[in-house]
Amino acid sequence: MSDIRSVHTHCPYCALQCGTRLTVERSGVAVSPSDFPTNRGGLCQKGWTAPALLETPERLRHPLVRGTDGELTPVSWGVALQTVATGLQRIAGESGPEATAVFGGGGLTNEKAYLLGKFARVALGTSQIDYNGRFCMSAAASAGTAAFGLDRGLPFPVTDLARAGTILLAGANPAETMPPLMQHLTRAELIVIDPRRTATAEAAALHLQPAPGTDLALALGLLHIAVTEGRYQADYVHERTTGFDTAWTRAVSWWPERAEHVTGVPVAAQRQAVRMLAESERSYVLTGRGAEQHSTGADTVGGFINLALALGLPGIEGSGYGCLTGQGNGQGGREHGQKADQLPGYRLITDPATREHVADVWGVLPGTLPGPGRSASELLAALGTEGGPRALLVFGSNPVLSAPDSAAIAERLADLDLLVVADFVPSETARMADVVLPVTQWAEEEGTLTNLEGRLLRRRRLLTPPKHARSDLHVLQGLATRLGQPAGRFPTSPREVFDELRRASAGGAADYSGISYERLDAGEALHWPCPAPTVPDTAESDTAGMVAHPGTPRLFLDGFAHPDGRARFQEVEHRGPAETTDTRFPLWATTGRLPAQYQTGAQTRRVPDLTEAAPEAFVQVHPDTAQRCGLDEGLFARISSARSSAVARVYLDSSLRTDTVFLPFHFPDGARANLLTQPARDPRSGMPEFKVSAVRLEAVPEVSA
Ligand SMILES: Nc1nc2c(c(=O)[nH]1)N[C@H]1C(S)=C(S)[C@@H](COP(=O)(O)OP(=O)(O)OC[C@H]3O[C@@H](n4cnc5c(=O)[nH]c(N)nc54)[C@H](O)[C@@H]3O)O[C@H]1N2
Ligand SMILES: Nc1nc2c(c(=O)[nH]1)N[C@H]1C(S)=C(S)[C@@H](COP(=O)(O)OP(=O)(O)OC[C@H]3O[C@@H](n4cnc5c(=O)[nH]c(N)nc54)[C@H](O)[C@@H]3O)O[C@H]1N2
Ligand code: SF4
Ligand SMILES: [Mo]
Repeated sequence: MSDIRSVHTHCPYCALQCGTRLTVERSGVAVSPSDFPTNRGGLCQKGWTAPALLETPERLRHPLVRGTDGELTPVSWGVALQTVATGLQRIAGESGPEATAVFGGGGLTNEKAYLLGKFARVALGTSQIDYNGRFCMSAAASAGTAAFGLDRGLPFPVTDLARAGTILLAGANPAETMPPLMQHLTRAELIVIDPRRTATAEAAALHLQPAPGTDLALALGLLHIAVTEGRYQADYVHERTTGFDTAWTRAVSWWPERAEHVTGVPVAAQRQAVRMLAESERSYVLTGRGAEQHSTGADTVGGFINLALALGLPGIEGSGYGCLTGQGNGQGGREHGQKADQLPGYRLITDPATREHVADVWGVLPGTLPGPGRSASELLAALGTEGGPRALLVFGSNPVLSAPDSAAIAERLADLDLLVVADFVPSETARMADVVLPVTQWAEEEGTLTNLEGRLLRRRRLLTPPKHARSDLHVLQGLATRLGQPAGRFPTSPREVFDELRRASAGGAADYSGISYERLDAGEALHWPCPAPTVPDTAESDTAGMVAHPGTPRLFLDGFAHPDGRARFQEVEHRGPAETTDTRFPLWATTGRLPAQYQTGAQTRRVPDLTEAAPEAFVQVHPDTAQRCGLDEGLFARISSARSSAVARVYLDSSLRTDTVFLPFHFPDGARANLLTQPARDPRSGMPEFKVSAVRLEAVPEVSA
C-alpha cells in the first residue's frame, strides 16, 4: 500500500458517481460518503461495500494464457502481450485488419475509452469497435440527438430536480438503481411508468402500469391528451420547435381509449398524468432503461420527448427532459470514440472535418482512419462467422451475461480464433478467453469520469496495485508497441492521455478542451461543453491569461443545438415488440436490476454482504399466474422463450401484472436472464430488446426446494 492514507474519489459503480472518501485503516480500506451534490452524504449498499472487491480472493493476479491442455496458465506479461500481438498480426495478415475487433465498456475512464478507440483505429486499423453502452444509453442518445441536436443524459444538474413540482419517470427505478438520487425527488410528485410496482412506484403519487413494450403507445396517448385538452404550450412550440404538425399526424389517432386498450393504463390515469405535468410550475420527463431497451427504443424516447416539448419543458430552467445514464462513465464512455460510428468529441467518424482534426491529433493521415463499424450486438453476432471478426479484445464488459440471446453470443465467442479479456476478476467472459490480462481497479488508478449530468470527476489513487496488475493504459501501450506503433502515441499516464483527449475533442459537441486535472482538483464543477478560450495547440493554452470557460451545467437555455436553434418533434408511431405472445409462449418476460447487485454481478457477486442480500436469481410472478402454471413461492420454474430456457426460483408478487414476469439479469449459468432475450434491435440505435420476450413458465420438479 502507498503512503497516501486518504483520498477523495467516487464510487466505482453507477453514473450517479457518489462522492466518497477512501481511507486506509488497519482493518483495510474504509469508505465514507462525502458531501458531493449527487449524493450529499448518501451511498447505497453497493457503494458502502465497494472496498471489499479490492481485497477479493478471486482477484486476477497474473496474466493467463490458455495452454495446449486447454487450461488458463499463469505467464509473464511479456509472454501474454506477445501472444496477443502475434495472434492479432497473424489474423490480420490472413484476413485483413477488419478481422480484429474491440469491445469496450461504459465503466472505463474517459482516458481508457479514448485510448481504446485510438488503439482500434490506429494500432489495429479496424472499424470493428463498439461497447456495452449500446445496450444501455443508445436509444436515448439517438432520440436526444435527433430532438435537441446534442445528447447529454441530463442537460441540467440533478440538484435542479429538487425544486420540481412533478417528475415523470418512464421505465426508471432509481429507488433501487440510484438510491441517493431519491433525496432530490422528495419535493416532487412522481408519476412512475413501470409494469412492476417497484420501490420507486411505491413512492409515487401516480403509478401507470403498462404492458411491457407499449410505452410508445402510452406516450402518443399522453401527447394526444395534452393537445386535445389544450394543455400544450402553443407559443413555445411555435418559437422553439419544428415538426409538431407531423408528429401530431401520428398522435391524433391515439385517443385515450385506444391507448388504454393497447397499454392497459386507464384513461383516467392518463389524464391525471398529463394534468399533473401541465399544472405544476416545474416539471420534468425522465426516461430509464424500462422505456429505452426495446427494438422501438429511440422512437419511444422520441415519443416522451414529444410530450415534453408539447408541454414546453426542455430548454427552460427548472424543467426539462433527461435520461438517467447508467454506468459509472456511461456519459463520457460514449463521447470519445468507443462507439462504432464516432470519433472523440462525440463526432461522427464519417465527417471529413472531424477525421482531419482527429487524425492530426493522432499524427496519422485522415485516409488511414477506418469508417464506421458494426454496433455492439451486430458485432457480437458476427464473431467467428464468414466475413466477421476472428479476434476480439474485451475491455470492461462481460457479454456472456449481458448480451441479448446470450447462448448464441457465447457460441460466437467460442468460435473466435483469439479472445482476449482485460479484467480484474475472472468474469464469465474472461473464463472463455485465450488470454486474460489482469488490470488495476478504481482505487488503484487515476483518471476522469463524466457523470449522468455531464460533469467531469476525478478518480484518485489510494492504493498501489497488486504486483502483476497493470492499468488498461499500460496494456494498450504494450500491445500497440508490439504491433509496431511508437510508444509515445499510446501514453500510459492518465493526465497525458487526458490532455490529448482535450485536444481531440476540441470543437466537438462534447468539447473538453477547457477542462484540466488542475481545474478538477481545485474542485470546479465542470460540465461539458467546456471549450478552451482559444483553439488549443498545446496543453497549456488555457493558462495563457485568458478567462477560462465555466462549463455548461444547463444546456439549451438559449437555444437547442440544431443549426436553427430549435428542437425537433419526431414523427413516431407505435409498433410493439418484435415478437408477440402466443399459446406456446403466453407471457411477457421483462428484465432489470436488484439494489444489491450490479450488472452481470461480475463485481458484486464477489462482495459477501451483497451476495447475502441478493444471493440468487429469481423470477417474479403474480400469484394467479403462478397457480395457472402449477408454481408456488420458493419452487423452481423453467422460463422458456423461442431462444432458450433459464431456471430460477419463483418469487410471488401480487402487485405485478398477470401477463408479465420479471427476472434480474445479474446471475450466471442456467439462470441468465439473457438466455431468453431476443436478437432483435432498434434500427435507429442498435439497442437490443432486453425488456420484452415472449415466454412460458413450467415447474421444475427435480430442483424444487
Ligand atoms: N442496483 C443496481 N443499480 C444500478 C445498476 C445495477 O445493475 N444494479 N446498473 C446501472 C446501470 S448501467 C443502469 S443502465 C441503470 C438502470 O436503471 P433503471 O433504468 O432504473 O433499471 P432497470 O431495472 O433496468 O429498469 C427500470 C424499470 O423498468 C421496468 N420495465 C421493464 N419493462 C418495461 C417496459 O416495457 N416499460 C416500462 N415503462 N418499464 C419497464 C422494470 O420493471 C424496472 O423497474 O442502473 C444503474 N444502477
Ligand atoms: N436482460 C438484460 N440485459 C442487460 C440489461 C438489462 O436491463 N436486461 N442492461 C444492459 C445494460 S444497461 C448494461 S450497462 C450492460 C452491462 O453489461 P456488462 O458491461 O457486460 O456488465 P458488467 O458486469 O458491468 O461488466 C463489466 C466487466 O468489466 C470489468 N471492469 C470494470 N471496470 C473495468 C476497467 O476499468 N477495466 C477493465 N478492463 N475491466 C473493467 C468488470 O469486472 C466486469 O467484469 O448490460 C446490459 N444487459
Ligand atoms: S448510487 Fe451508484 S454511485 Fe452511488 S453508491 Fe450506489 S452504486 Fe455507487
Ligand atoms: Mo446500463
